[in-house]
Amino acid sequence: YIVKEGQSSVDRVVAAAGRIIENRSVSILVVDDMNIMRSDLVGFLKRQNFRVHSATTGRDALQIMQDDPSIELVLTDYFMPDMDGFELTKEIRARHGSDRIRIIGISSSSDRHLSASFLKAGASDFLYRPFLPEELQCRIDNNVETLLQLKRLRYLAERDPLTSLYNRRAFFERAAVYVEQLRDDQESGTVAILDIDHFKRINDSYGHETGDRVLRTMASLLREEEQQRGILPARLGGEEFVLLFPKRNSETAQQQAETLLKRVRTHAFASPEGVFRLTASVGMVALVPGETLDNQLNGADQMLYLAKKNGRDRICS
Ligand code: GH3
Ligand code: MG
Ligand code: MG
Ligand code: MG
Repeated sequence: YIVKEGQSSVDRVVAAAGRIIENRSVSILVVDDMNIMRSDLVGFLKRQNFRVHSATTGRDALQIMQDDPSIELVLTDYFMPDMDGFELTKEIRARHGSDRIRIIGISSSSDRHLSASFLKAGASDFLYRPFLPEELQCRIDNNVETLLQLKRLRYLAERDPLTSLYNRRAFFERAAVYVEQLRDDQESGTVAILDIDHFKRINDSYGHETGDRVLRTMASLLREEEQQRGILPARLGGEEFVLLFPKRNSETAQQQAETLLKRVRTHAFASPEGVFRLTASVGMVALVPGETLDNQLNGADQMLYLAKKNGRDRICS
């Protein structure tokens, strides 16, 4: 933690406390075959409140990372029997980019080429032993800061600012992976578009702010579906949401959508003039392997149009 000039001591304490609290959200893996080296590093990191895992071999390290996807920073020794730190770095990079996992190589070797080789293999940073604790500290801080900044940017890029649901782009990225899985497993899934009925009237009668509040409330109803039933919701735009149902037969998806529409219908939405009710319509299609997601969403859109035409507050599939 580096003190900025002109900061009052209260600011400094608050900033340092903030950092320590943020550190708790970062998981670090220390890989070294020598016990003393490993436990030194582990102790150093634990004192700063990081969550720390350790491994004695590259194989163990890869297994730990597979079991615990929360690991974002790896400190690895170079000389290790079996798989050296250099190979470990390449193995990690084959699976994760430097935007997800940072790697710091460490070695007491006198080979001055090691640093460049490590960086070329995909390490984010490198340190020769012996080093000053302060240098290690700075390199860890820089890498953690980069991770946290990337996380913030990812959040901003993937989320709709009004509802905090995934936005259209993030939804398409996730849905593409899901559709690929369906194809591999030769299974079918379900996708639905939900559109609030006569939403324009809500804006017209209660004002835009109440309209916004309705959208946020709708988003929290959808987030409950996500938590309870594993349905992935996103905001497509305006008062239109998309729902990806987990792999299961379409009857279950149909029932879940019915339940959701009932919850919408019976929910008391708040406005400065008191509570009011609203309804929504759903267009739903089975996701069949081999069709593009765009085509299938078009299908759901046509079903939504039918639901509106047939009187709203219903599902068409
Ligand atoms: P239908 O039942 O046919 O879907 O009618 P509707 O009124 O819901 O649909 P329409 O497409 O005619 O109107 C949608 C309205 O949603 C128009 C637009 O001003 C409003 N809207 C879109 N985005 C937002 C938003 O972020 N906040 C608010 N408050 N209103 C929004
Ligand atoms: Mg070693
Ligand atoms: Mg609408
Ligand atoms: Mg609409």
